Amino acid sequence: MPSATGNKRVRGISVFRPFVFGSEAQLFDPERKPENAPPDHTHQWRVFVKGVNGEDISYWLKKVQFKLHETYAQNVRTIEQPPFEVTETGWGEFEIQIKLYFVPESGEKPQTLWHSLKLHPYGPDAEAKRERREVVVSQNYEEIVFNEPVDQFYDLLTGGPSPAPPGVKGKGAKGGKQALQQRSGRSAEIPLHESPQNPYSRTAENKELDRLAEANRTVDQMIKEEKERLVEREKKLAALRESEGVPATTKKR
Ligand code: SLL
Repeated sequence: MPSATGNKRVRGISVFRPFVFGSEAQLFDPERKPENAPPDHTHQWRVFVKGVNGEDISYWLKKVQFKLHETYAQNVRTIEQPPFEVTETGWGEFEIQIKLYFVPESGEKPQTLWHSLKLHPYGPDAEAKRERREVVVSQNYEEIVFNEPVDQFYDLLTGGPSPAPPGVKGKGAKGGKQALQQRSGRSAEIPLHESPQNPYSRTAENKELDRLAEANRTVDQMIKEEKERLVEREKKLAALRESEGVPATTKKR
């Protein structure tokens, strides 16, 4: 089917791009409250959409619309270039609607995300964090998947022309998707290790996968033990029935 841009789609290909969205907030320093902040405001905060490890994502993300709570003047804020973020002051937490608009070449419709703005520390040592006026970070790693992108957008995403259709050979020996991706540096690679500015890495992902596998093993063990207990109880019940002379009928529920 022809796309909105009249471009052909790259069949059978999905391209994903990672990004991070979320917020950072901090209680005002009582000595240095921002001058223009209304008296009832207590925090400064920032909501953002950015590349993992600060990578530039503007080659696929055209603009971001942040819809703040109605208590804010001009609560719909559209950011047309990076950094895609809004800095504000306030007193309350609320849900922020984040609408991602893709570059026009993509022919893709905008996508909406929601983020809960967090102002107050949470977790086990929330009180100590509050006293230290620690920055409250609430952010998520996300991946956007472009299924069968149109040719032109595929080129933009990867930094090279679409792969030749099956059976059609490229011109040079060095042609092909891989070489072009390396040349342009446009790929979905995330760093191997985390850094103070960026917690998302292959190592962190592997740790999380190990944690999930461990949790799965724990749940499997719990199910096994529960089943064994059930078998034991059923045996006990059958023995009691027999000793009390109750017929061993199983009622249908
Ligand atoms: C709450 N449901 O009650 C939320 C609403 C509103 C946040 C939070 C200040 C806006 C302004 C502000 O922080 N609004 O007056 O400039 O917690």
